[in-house]
Amino acid sequence: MTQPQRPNIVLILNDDMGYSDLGCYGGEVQTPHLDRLAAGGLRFSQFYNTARCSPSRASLLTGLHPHQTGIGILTYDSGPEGYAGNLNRQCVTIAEVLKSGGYRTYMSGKWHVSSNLRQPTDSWPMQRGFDAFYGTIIGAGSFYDPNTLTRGNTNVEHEAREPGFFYTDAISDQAARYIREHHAARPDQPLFEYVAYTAPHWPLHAHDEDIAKYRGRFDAGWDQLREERLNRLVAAGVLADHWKLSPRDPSQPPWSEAEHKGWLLRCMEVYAAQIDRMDQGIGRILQALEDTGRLDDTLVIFLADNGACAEDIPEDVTIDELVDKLMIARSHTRSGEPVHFGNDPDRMPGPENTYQSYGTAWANLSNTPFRLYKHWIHEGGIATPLIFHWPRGIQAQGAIRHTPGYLPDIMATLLDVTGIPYPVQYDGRSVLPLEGSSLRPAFDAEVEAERRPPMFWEHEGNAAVRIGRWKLVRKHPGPWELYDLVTDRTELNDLAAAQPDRVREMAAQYEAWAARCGVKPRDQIVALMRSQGVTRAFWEDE
Ligand SMILES: [Ca+2]
Repeated sequence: MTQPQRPNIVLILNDDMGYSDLGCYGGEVQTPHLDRLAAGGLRFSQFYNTARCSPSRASLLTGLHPHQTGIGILTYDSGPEGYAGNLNRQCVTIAEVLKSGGYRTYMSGKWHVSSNLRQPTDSWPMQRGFDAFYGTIIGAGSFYDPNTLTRGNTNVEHEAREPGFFYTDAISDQAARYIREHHAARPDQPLFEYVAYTAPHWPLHAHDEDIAKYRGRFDAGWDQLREERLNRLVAAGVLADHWKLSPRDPSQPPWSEAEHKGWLLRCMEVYAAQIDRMDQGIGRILQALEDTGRLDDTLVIFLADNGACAEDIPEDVTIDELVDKLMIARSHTRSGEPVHFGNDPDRMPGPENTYQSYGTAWANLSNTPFRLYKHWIHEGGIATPLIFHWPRGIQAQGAIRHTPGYLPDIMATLLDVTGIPYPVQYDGRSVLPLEGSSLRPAFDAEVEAERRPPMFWEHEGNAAVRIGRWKLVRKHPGPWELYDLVTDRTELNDLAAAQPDRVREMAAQYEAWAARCGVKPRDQIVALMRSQGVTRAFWEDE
């Protein structure tokens, strides 16, 4: 088969979703459009993100590690080198590279790799290779009235005042519109589109009709549902049957003893509805590709930016923190009602005047069968679904690949399939060498874990290195743990004490990587955040 050159590329990322929420990854959420992509393409079982919104986006967009791009943690301003909070000039984005190779480039959704939220800078999308941009510069905003809504370089928050506005729909519809307009104006030019949903990141906002679809679906509770998910994942061939379900998070009660069940169930129903709404929109994007005759020659990629999020939004969180300092929330709805912040079990989530999260126990379900969550480098923090769909380029239909990979591989893969070289220089400046490895060989067959270079991660002191079957991982400030992922993907049997030589050798490789990529000690970074007035960070693991 002759490999076609320069397919259209639609890269879809979502926000804070667990490994096993999608229907095609064992979950209860109805995701027929993503399931259809999986059935007509490939699902990867061991793909990893970078545990947090901004670092994952930075790594995905550039093919580098987050600290190399200036996005060591989030987008707080004026940090030291590697933590400046702005995509720096020693990296190039996928959009910049594909544009130089003849692509027209579009983005719809959340950017979150720039510290300046009001004034366009050279780390905003239009200055980083995108021909068109619609979305938000920051994340975690109201789905009804998102902060920093921007078109090109212009703030368009007023557009959310249109009747019926909902951010997930707006992202989908703009993405579909870009495809149709592109095809009408440039029928022969390939397009690259980056669609970055904020669903299902908190706040828990969703439509009543979508929430209603899930009424009763989670009534069995997290303990039984975790077992059901693992069984489905094993039956589908995504996970091996000898991997044990991790125990329920020790901080959480058995479902039978949980309080406020009505409110808890509504939280999970709204979370499911957020993903459902995204999938509906993906259906409209696929329809635009079909209607323009491009679907068969489009590489569609879907993944999540980090594992499920266990953060509780405290009831005493202040408007000063959420609205003024972080600029993520709104103090009032569009009709002038006050927004009630925090996980108050007497107030059901979903409407515009609420701002809640679904909490640890449901995140534990979302990440079935793994341990831990967003922020950590254990499998629950970084394992993501990854779907590839490309009828003219990928022959396998509905196959699973256990080939490991991580975010820098996406840039490498896209350059591989398009034949566009990674630049040594871009726009007169030197660019760091690409860190990823192409996943293209896995389009045809499994690639053994031992055949790829080591993978490294660091986020807020949490860290890991994976070499072949072995993963060395650390939960800050704890010691290194060692797992054999062939026998123990759910990280239940720590072999560090039994294999000190392997721990020493892998830790040395990690330290060399951390030094090379500019990783700074966590305490230094936290002190910096404090000095900038970030007085309480409820999104942190402390
Ligand atoms: Ca995220």
